[in-house]
Amino acid sequence: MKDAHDPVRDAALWRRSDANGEGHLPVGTEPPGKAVMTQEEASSLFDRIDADKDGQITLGEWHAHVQATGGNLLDVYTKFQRSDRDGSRAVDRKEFVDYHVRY
Ligand SMILES: [Ca+2]
Repeated sequence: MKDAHDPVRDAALWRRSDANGEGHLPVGTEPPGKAVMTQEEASSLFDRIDADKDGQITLGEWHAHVQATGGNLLDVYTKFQRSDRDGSRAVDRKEFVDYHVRY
């Protein structure tokens, strides 16, 4: 029986089921490595991803957000690591905004 967790299939499933009107665009449509948002947009996105409102985004929170918005789950860990500049395993608002505005 081959029924292992498949991130690609999961992402496709999430994309299809993302008709519940969360009100924001799916991640993954933006060109990689390009600045795609303003500071205000990045800060607002930070608030949406920071589910427990402790001012830091964990890999789990980021992953949950990408899943919910039908984004590319294969990119999550890479983006998280790039954003987490001090290697604290959590991304604070400044790190998050810097990452999304500068790259
Ligand atoms: Ca958090």
